[in-house]
Amino acid sequence: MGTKRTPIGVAPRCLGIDCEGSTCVVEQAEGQGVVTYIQRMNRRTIEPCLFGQGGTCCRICSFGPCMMIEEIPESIGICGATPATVAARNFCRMVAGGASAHMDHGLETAFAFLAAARGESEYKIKDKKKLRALAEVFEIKTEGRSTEDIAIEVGEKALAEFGKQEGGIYCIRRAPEKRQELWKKTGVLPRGIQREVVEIMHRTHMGTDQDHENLIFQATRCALADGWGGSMISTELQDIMFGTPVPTRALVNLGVLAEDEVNVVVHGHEPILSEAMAMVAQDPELIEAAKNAGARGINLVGVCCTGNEVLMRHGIPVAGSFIQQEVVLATGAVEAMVVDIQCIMQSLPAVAACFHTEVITTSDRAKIPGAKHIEVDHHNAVQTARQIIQRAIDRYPKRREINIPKNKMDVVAGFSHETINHMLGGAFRASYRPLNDNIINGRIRGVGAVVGCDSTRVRSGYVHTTVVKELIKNNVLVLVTGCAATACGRAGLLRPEAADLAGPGLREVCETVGMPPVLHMGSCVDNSRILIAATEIVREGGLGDDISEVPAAGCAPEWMSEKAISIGHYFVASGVYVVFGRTFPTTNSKVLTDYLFRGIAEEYGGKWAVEEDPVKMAQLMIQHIEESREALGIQAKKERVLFDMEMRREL
Ligand code: NFS
Ligand code: SF4
Repeated sequence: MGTKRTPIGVAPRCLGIDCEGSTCVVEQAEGQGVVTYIQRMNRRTIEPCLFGQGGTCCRICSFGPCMMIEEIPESIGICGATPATVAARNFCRMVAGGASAHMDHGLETAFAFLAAARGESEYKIKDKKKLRALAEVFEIKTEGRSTEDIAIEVGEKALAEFGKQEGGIYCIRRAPEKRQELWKKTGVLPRGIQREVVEIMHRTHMGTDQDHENLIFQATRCALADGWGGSMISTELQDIMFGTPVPTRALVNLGVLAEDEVNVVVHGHEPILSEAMAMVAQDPELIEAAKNAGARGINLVGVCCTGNEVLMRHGIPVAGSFIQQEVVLATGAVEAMVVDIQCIMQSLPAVAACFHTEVITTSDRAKIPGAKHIEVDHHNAVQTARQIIQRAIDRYPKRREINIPKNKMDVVAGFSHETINHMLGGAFRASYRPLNDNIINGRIRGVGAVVGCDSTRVRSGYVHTTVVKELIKNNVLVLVTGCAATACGRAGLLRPEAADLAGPGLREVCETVGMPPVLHMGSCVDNSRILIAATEIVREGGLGDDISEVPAAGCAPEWMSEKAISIGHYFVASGVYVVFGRTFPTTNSKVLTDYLFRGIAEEYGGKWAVEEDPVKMAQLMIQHIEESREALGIQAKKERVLFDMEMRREL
């Protein structure tokens, strides 16, 4: 079974909802005049530009756009820029875009955290242990000090990280020592968080940095400032404020929308608003109001990474991933969709207009024409959440025909790296030792991270789940985040029962611990959890001195956003082999792509690859994992070999 080939420009019709037994929402909604990305793709009159897709279109000055073909020597920019330079500049700007999304998210979280620490908001310091651990990272004295005191200083120091111009960032000191030395040697350690984005924008300005390797050097520094800076600060502060996730049972897919309740959808990325929504959704007064409007209650559900945040911390169901956001509205069963930032389709208000649904934007950074704007900040979040839910209740009586597919699936989500520690090591002796031992003895071959978006260009969900199934079948423990996690959830891969699909070694470990073979680690900023998990594996010992030596690999099979590029690049710079699916934004320049796919490994141990076929993608990762095992000298400990010897002895 290969990928169902989709010609570029034609969207696959199924969104992985698997609405077997229900009327297809897409088809029915189409009849009601709803236009989703499927119709927009099919109606597209101009095919995607191949220069743009492969990275060799430059439009940063008015002499251009300059489009170039590397195989033709004269095909360079008016200014003389080569395809490698142009592709590198474009790649850098993608990293800058993605990194700044995470950095701005982290910045906002730091402000909210500081307000909570100062007692100026409804949020509290929930995880005091994690607060103290982060204080240590920030070199803050904790002995004899109150939680509030420590929290204020942590908040101030976290905030200062963003505007820092020199001296380096604290969280990156958590990386394995060998890795830090390597970064020091290559000079790529970020000096502050935001500075690295500004420098990318400067270097990629017309006539500045024109050496593709030197450009990628800055992309690397910026991506590291994302992963070990902006993203990590987001995750840590969110955990301290809202609670560090522990494994939680919940449901995913469109079937979580309720037929007879007020459906309120939270969509976007920052948990600031969604936490407030979760706090008030069960308020007796609001429930009473919902009943007075004829509903049975209030049903709060999530979409995209906000969905992952509330799923992990509250067991709130996830209605859909990125690709399903329009279809969630097309059910006609949503009273309000509340959005904040990132990955929100501009088409939502138009889809909502076909129904009684209201789309509400809440961030001053993200307004959409046609949506109602109600600004939320951390000082008024609960009050605003209440107001928003009341608006949704008021809409309920206007609901007309609805079509909610029946499908929903059990998931277990919320495997923070702390949980993995406790789960495998036991409550009293938390440790990564059992995981390391199982990798060394070969029951688990290694660790595979499957992360990122879902795509309009492939049969969504199919690609993610095919990669994951292939990995677990080959005894690779899988970590998932973002929309990839939701896709796995829909397919039943986030349940302990999914261990049946795993190879014998992994299955045995999963059954002993009672965990799924695919661990949901959170949203996309939570990819920073994977960095820490990898670091813990190194620290535990026996699997090398650096992340690049651990038998592990990562992939983003259906990537689409700039954030995915930044994430991929910080993993590469941290020593990880990263495979992206379907397209890669530099392929028109062989010179640059060769560097990213090969040359860069000599500097950082990690490198990029692209592979469209999900089975082959998994095999590339497995091959890398096996090579890492070989290099560590643990290949001989293959379980089957031991078994054979035992059998021979028995004979
Ligand atoms: Ni990540 Fe999350 Fe989804 Fe992609 Fe968008 S929601 S931050 S970018 S599409 S995984
Ligand atoms: Fe063309 Fe150079 Fe201007 Fe880019 S910077 S648009 S390659 S002239």
